[in-house]
Amino acid sequence: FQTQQASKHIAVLAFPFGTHAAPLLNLVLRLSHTCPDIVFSFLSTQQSNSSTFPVKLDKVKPFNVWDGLPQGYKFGGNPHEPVQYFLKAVPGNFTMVLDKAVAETGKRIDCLITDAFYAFGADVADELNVPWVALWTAGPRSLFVHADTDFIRRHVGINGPQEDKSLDFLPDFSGLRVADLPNGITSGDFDAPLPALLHKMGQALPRATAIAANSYEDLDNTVVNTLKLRFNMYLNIGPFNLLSSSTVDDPHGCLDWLSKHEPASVVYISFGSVVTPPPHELQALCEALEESEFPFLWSFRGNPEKDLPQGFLERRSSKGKIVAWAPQQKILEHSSVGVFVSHGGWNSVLESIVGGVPMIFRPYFGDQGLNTRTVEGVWGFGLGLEGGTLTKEGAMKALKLTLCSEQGKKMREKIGVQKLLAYNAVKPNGSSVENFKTLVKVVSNN
Ligand code: U2F
Repeated sequence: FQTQQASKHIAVLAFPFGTHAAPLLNLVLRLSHTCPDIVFSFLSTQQSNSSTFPVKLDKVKPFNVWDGLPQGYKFGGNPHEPVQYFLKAVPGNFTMVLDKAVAETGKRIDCLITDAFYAFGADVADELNVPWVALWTAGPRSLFVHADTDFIRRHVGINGPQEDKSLDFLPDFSGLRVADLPNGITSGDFDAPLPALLHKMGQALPRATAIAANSYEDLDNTVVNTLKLRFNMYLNIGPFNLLSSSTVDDPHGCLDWLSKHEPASVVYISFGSVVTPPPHELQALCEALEESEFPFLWSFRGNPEKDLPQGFLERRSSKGKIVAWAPQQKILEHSSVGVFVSHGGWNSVLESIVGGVPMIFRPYFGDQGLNTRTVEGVWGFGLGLEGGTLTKEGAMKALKLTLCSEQGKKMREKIGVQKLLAYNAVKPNGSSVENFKTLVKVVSNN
């Protein structure tokens, strides 16, 4: 870790769950590449750091913070539980380690970069008297509803019978309803750790010097323009998946397997890094795949032998491939993939756009429902499932529609247009490249 000639020291606070720390590290690596004289202290839990940090880096040093888990804690299968423990430990676990980072680098902190989830970033940055840059890892529309939660609550009330009420009082939301909002905005448990955190975040982010986001200007432009009015500086600097140069790790030979299939014929299935659908939904999806006979590639969280219906693996082995982890970006860029069955996580949405692949959504929590309805009702290049959950009939209908109908073809054309816009944003002088230059000025105080 080289600190001698460093001109500045930036502290980075990561959210160590889901796909949050990886895009933040991706941003730090880009900044480090552009500003080689800055050193970065990257704070996250040990588990997150060990899976996110590729190799030892000269200018970016990982620091482990306490994960908040009680001694002897055993994960019982509920992915929200470790998050809740962790949120009880912040910000104390971070501030303790910030002192250590200053001591080890011998440099005071000149700028604070945090996951946007951390409203406390505003106070920590004030105390240090440095700029606060927040990275929002999801889409502009979900950021907007968290920033405007109080306004939305005043408009529709809370916990009322408003599920079907249109959100047409928000910019470019006329295709969406109250039911599409993330849990904790107008209904649900407002005091639960994550909804409370997101509400506080919406109130604190106007204090950020800049908010960077993993998106690009032409995606959801009306919402993006509204965000620019809300915040001091809102900068789309993505899609990150077009800007990172990771090597492709494909131990299960997914890409070779795809190459044996017709163009736009394969169903790719992944519910992200956190979710495994409940047993009856897995059963329904398996039945739909068996009966429709489409070839499929499934990145499966869990134990397929145990979790999938008896005999499914044997019966489908000629048509399908199931792996524990897949090179998703590359898969979505492969011409054989015809549709992506997804939970609607933001990184998956962006990767599908870059691949030009229409999507079928089964959202589970957070921004996923909003992403589903935005892709379906506003952008028109994907579908939510009938009734919102996986049933055999609903899944078969959605698969046939996306893979074999005129409507599916239109979706492909529409997502192809977005794909070009995404590529334009990251060309030299593209909007994301220009926004990144602005961000560099902010963090290097130039
Ligand atoms: C949380 O999202 P997730 O991590 O559950 O899902 P995504 O945002 O879609 O990101 C999944 C990433 O993992 C990669 C994939 C994505 O970059 O390419 N991946 C892979 O490489 N191989 C695999 O076999 C499976 C996945 C949260 F749940 C969402 O609601 C949020 O939108 C999201 C961003 O804040 O974080």
